[in-house]
Amino acid sequence: MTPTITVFERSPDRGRGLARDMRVRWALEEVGQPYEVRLVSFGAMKEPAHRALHPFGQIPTYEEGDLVLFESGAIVFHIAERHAGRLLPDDANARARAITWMFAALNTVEPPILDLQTTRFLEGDKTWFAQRLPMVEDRIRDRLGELSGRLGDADWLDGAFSAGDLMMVAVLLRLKASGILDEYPNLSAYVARGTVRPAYKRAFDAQLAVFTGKPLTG
Ligand code: GTB
Repeated sequence: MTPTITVFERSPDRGRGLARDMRVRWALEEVGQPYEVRLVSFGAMKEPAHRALHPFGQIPTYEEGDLVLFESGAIVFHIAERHAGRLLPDDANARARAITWMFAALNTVEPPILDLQTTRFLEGDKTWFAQRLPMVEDRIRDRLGELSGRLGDADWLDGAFSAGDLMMVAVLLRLKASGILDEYPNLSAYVARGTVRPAYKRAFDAQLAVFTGKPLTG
């Protein structure tokens, strides 16, 4: 059964692949699962029909027959589980570690990055903005320093590329414009390794095509 995901009708990131449908698209491409896309406007997202799929009125959602999921982490996990051995290792312990990295990306690394975005976009006019910004950036540096130390010169966080790496790269990409990622060459290289994967490129092109309105070719 072909799943359907919801995405922004017009993404505020202008097709830079930063909205959370990107990680779901990437996972679907990694496992070779074709999917349909339903575009949702900001208004429609808050209507009862969409809230029936997503209680918080957001994207992405995932529909597959009777199954409806929201939360990008849960969706990527589900996709990885449905396609054994592609995004999660078969070995039970290795699989548990890959899942741990998914949670680490979402619960430990993403929150300070989100805090930076909130600070920049919503608090720029506050008198205390200039004092708060460096503190928020330093909290990100703390996490990146730790992550960089753990990754070392490995290609991926724990053996072969996994859903843990997919999620971590997707999260780190949100930092690209800030320049902070460049302070950690092994993390920059890690993100670059993720984004040159053919599945990432297909997912990126697909979401960009929604924004430009130009159909995919080839
Ligand atoms: N925890 C949920 C998940 O992981 O799925 C969070 C979902 C979420 O935040 N969805 C956002 C949304 O629907 C889109 S991705 N927002 C509309 C709303 O809440 O009304 C967040 C996002 C938005 C824009 C950019 N950007 O412009 O760069 C990046 C990321």
